[in-house]
Amino acid sequence: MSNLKLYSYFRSSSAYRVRIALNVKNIPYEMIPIHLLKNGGEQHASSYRAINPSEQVPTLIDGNHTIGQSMAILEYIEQKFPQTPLLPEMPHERAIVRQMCEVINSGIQPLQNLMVTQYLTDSLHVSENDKMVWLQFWINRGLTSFESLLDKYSGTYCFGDHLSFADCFLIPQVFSSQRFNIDLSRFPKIKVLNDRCLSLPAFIKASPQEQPDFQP
Ligand SMILES: N[C@@H](CCC(=O)N[C@@H](CS)C(=O)NCC(=O)O)C(=O)O
Repeated sequence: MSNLKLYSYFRSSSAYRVRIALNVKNIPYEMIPIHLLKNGGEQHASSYRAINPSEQVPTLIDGNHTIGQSMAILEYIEQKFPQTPLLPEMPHERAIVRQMCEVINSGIQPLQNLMVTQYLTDSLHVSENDKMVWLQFWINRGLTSFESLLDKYSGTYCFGDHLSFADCFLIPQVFSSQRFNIDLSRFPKIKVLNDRCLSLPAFIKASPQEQPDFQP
């Protein structure tokens, strides 16, 4: 049984990770949209800051528990809802899956995040062109590292033949990368895995264009 609420934004790659994991595990949840741009960003409203002091989505509410940070949320739902595991059995295998996630979680996403790009533009007066150079540099660097890990560890999915947290992180990152005109042909394994995952109902249902707050 579950009574989960997820604060989300259709375009947020971090919220998209959580939507995928909940869908793979077939856990129903209520989605509460937080518009990251409207009125200066609803994530900065004091009512939302009280829920998530980072002023970011996602946030998961489970009864009295309020959890921010997508990695912490994934770990929570993995332990609370062990059906369709998203971590392998062995400690060293789990460590590799988490390594793959962190390549994106700490190596790419923070450098492409809205508040960073807004800071580049508003405070450092970086041109649109230079901002794109920044984004493409960090994304390409991270995806290159992810592709090397796939050479070593992938099978049907990012790690072996079972879906894992790594797939929950990769597919949203590919979505963001495409927004910033990354040439995916440089990353053949990532491209194949992205296409494969995006054919699965859990991933389709989690995708930005399927969200109730989607805007083209
Ligand atoms: N490490 C955080 C990152 C969360 C994050 O950066 N969320 C973005 C959307 S993907 C956000 O809410 N940005 C709002 C802003 O930058 O103002 C997580 O994994 O949850």
